[in-house]
Amino acid sequence: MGFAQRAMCVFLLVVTALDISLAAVYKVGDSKGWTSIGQINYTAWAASKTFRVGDTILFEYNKQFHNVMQVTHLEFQACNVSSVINTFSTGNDSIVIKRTGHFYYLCGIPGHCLVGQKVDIRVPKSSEATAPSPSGSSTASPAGSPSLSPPGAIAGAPGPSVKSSAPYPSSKGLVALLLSLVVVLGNETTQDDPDGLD
Ligand SMILES: [Cu+2]
Repeated sequence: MGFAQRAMCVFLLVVTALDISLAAVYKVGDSKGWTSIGQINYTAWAASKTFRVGDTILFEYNKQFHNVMQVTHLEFQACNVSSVINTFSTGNDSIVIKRTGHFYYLCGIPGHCLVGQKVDIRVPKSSEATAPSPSGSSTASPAGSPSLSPPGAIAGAPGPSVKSSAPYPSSKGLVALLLSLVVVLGNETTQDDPDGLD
């Protein structure tokens, strides 16, 4: 059993683990669930997560008092439910994310959206999933979750695709990194190529 084969086994294990971790289930509001009581900040809740295609958004609530309606951005802003895209009302609604973009949900019971029972699920494209949000203000987020710091954050260049090499731009990048590692290991083991790499 050569080293390259073992490295490939590790590589496959890592890929498998990444696949599992990519399909996460996010319960809206965490332990508090989906409610109008307690002024839960669902905006902050959503901002603390990184949603990906394949993840599940779970709304748990008492169906006697609440529901879940998917609406457009304009309706979301105005707490308007005149033309709802989707309605969920089981009290335990799992919604699988099928694409990137914004998904706006609110409670359709009168008054609940207005007191904050609304959530904007933003699903970034994978290339920008871990990109730092452009911050012009000097206020540091007090409740910011610990995350990877941006690679060599050049002031004034907040583009998502800067030409510098990002250490872990996404899980795809990590996979590519591991793949190249395996290739390098394979080359070192066999040493068939006298030219080698630059
Ligand atoms: Cu409600």
